[in-house]
Amino acid sequence: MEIIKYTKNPILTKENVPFKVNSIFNPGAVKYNGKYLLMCRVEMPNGRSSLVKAISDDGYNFVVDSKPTLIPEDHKDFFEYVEWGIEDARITKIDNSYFLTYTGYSKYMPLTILAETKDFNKFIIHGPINEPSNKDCAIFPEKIDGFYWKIDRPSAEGRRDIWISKSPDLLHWGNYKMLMGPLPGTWENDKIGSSSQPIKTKEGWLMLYHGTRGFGISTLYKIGVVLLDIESPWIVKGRTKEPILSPELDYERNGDVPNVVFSCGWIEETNGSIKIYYSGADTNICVAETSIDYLLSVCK
Ligand code: BMA
Repeated sequence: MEIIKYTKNPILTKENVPFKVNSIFNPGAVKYNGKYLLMCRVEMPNGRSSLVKAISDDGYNFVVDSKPTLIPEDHKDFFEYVEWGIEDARITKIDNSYFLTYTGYSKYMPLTILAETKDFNKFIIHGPINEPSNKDCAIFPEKIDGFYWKIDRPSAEGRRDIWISKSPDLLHWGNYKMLMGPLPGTWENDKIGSSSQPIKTKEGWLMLYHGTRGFGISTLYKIGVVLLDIESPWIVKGRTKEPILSPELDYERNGDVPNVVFSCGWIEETNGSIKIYYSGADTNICVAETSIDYLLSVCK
């Protein structure tokens, strides 16, 4: 099964949000209590973002909560790092808890905030787990070699590479390693960043990532997939040569930021298919479907 964009995309737009927002986009995605749960970024009328959850029985028809689920003001001790908004959550289930990694934006520039929840109502906010500038953080769903692992994307001078690091407790991180960089002269020429929580497959850890390339007056955001070694996740076993999702349709080309497809999460089904949640033009929420086997085949 190749990649199939849902014919009724977008599945969520600001018309589906029961309070006033500029846009709804870039959701983290996870199965919760047998339902599909998205933690969506809502850009509020003042231009700052919060997160709101949306729930569905079938993965296509979502109901958005009546008010934001997590807002900058919830970050009492850490407010100065999120004052300009919280953005782009990735969600990883570890044991019976869900860990959210999202961008905190402020005068210090972007960094990653870690929060933990069991029910998506009450959250323990652990605070920053890297220093600015850093974005696109995702945590592995289980310990590997006795440690937790995370992926993130520091910005150093002109570089935009994906790094990996490990932790005994999810709070203190070290052993930083450069994982993969942009590929000059391709669709992922300028910068890359992780897009989804890694998922375990028979051949290794599979993860979505985005790549960008400046083109005329536009920057094109596309999505690829990478396969990491199951026991040594700092080893890249395979990586798509071509993007698996590109901006093609009106709802991906026209919006607040044109020519963007951007994902923060996916949900695997028991039959080997997977739903990729993504946004078009930083303006809406869409879904595309494929299979784990297909994604593994394009990594080779
Ligand atoms: C990235 C992030 C995303 C956004 C994307 C495209 O840098 O800020 O939130 O979707 O740019 O504009």
